[in-house]
Amino acid sequence: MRCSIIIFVLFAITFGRSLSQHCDVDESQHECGGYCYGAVKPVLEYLAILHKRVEAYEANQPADTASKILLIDEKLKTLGRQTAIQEELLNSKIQKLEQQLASVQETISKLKHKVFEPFQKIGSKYYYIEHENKKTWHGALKKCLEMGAQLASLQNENEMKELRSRLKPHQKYWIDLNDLDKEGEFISATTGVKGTFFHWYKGEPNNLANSEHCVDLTFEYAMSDRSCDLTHCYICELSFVD
Ligand SMILES: [Ca+2]
Repeated sequence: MRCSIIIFVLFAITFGRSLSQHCDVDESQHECGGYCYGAVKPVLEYLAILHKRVEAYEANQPADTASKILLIDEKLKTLGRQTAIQEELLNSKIQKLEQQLASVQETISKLKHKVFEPFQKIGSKYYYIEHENKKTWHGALKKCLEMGAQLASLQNENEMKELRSRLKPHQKYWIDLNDLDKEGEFISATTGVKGTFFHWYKGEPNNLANSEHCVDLTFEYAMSDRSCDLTHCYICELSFVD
């Protein structure tokens, strides 16, 4: 804006001088001065008006800008407060939902335990451990089947450790393994195929007196083959749940 004004002023001065030079040819200096002043006066007056407008604009501009900045700043602060409130509400809702979810999961867990009683969850499986009513291996298998289960089928060291920790000392518990069909080839009565995990006590399986074809588990000695006709405690497993 200032640059435009300066150019305009220079133009006006140049125009004025041009008029003055033109006057020198045909008129006296006195007459020419009056004529030139009369010709340039409207331009000078208009320049003065423009100058005042520019000053007024420049005087108002900082104040307007500062006012706008303050307004924007206030809006941002308000927006920030609103965002903080919304975030707090959202966190509160998430916290409540997490609490509800935990409550639902706890209820489901309780229901599962209720549904699967007298089976209890040990590790990732549900087992029923009969500590008192001893059966032969076939009697134990029958009991498990009657409960909608199978004889326990251990798949790894971890499962065995978890289960053994629940057994009573000096008691023997039947599990699924047997070599009734072929000596030395231990099949799982639960899976119907060769067993994949064994943890024999030292010297076992030894098929003592050529009569030991069923496998038990003890707290002290891990797995041993024994006569299927002996009566032991037993462990059933619900193999269809995780
Ligand atoms: Ca044995």
